[in-house]
Amino acid sequence: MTWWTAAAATILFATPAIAAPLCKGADAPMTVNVDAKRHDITVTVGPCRIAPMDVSMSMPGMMGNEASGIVDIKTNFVWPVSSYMRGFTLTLFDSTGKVLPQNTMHHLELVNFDRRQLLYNLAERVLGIGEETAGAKVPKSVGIPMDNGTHMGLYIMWNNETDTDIDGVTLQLRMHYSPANMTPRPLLVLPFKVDVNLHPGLGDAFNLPKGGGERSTEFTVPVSGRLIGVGGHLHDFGKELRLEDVSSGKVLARVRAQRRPDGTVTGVGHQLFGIWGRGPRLVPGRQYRLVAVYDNPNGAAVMAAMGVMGGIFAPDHIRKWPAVNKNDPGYIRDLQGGSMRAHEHTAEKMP
Ligand SMILES: [Cu+2]
Repeated sequence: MTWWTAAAATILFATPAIAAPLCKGADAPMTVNVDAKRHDITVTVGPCRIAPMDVSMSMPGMMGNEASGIVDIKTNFVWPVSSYMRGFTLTLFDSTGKVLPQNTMHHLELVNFDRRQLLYNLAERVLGIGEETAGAKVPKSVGIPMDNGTHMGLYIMWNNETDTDIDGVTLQLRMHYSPANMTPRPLLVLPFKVDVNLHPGLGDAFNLPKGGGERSTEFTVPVSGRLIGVGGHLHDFGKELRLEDVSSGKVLARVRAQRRPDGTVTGVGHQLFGIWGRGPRLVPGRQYRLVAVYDNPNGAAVMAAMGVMGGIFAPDHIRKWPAVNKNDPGYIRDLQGGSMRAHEHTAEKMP
């Protein structure tokens, strides 16, 4: 070996492999691909290096990096084909192409900037995927209408509980769609979301007195329609979420927390009403109430609780859906903060 080949070998093999970029904010490699034959849209983010998460901000009742509330990635893209979205699969790969456990990611949101939510003038969240949600698919007869050219965002929160960087992670979100010319046209559905303590961009957490209690909010809807299914989000010591008709007192929908005996919440159940007719109808002019119930078996106060009911809603006339106002301060704050900052805020005083 000559001196120069030895030197070259030293340089070649002593240099560590080039690390993937630390993806932050809008700074992340991203591609969008359409497979028109299979009716798939694939959004790929990465490869990314994931820094260890900051656990110094952890608060009781919260899970993982819910506490730090850092939205690591906020990328934008344009929806490429007029279609009805009807399902997704999410896969994470390491630098060698091996599939990573889903909990490498804490939370992901697919944001539609161009459409508002039913109850709030906030950007629609087409998908919210947590650690446990691997994929979902609705029948061909149902779909979320998405126009070609719609302005979309993909917000990702990673989960790295180790103390070193995870290098070369790629996230692949494959969304299945029905073509816009599909006949018969599917039942058009849009996401539904009510929060008992909504503060866009600031945080939706609240505290409850010793042993727990209830927090509720009342609302109306701008257009009529039916709920097709509901689920929910509760923190530790959560018991249930109830949707009620205020004047009749009738319970329209109810989801219960899956709890351990110590009150720790492992998940929240869901209620499916079916596509044709059985779900509760919501109509303008009527008052509705969402109640979040908490119960702490160890008798202590409940800190940093949350109560959100989510679901799918089939509006009677989608053309009557109110237009989004992108200049509204709440709309702007929501996206700046990122809805996942919701968990950061515990400004409320102990009751
Ligand atoms: Cu939460």
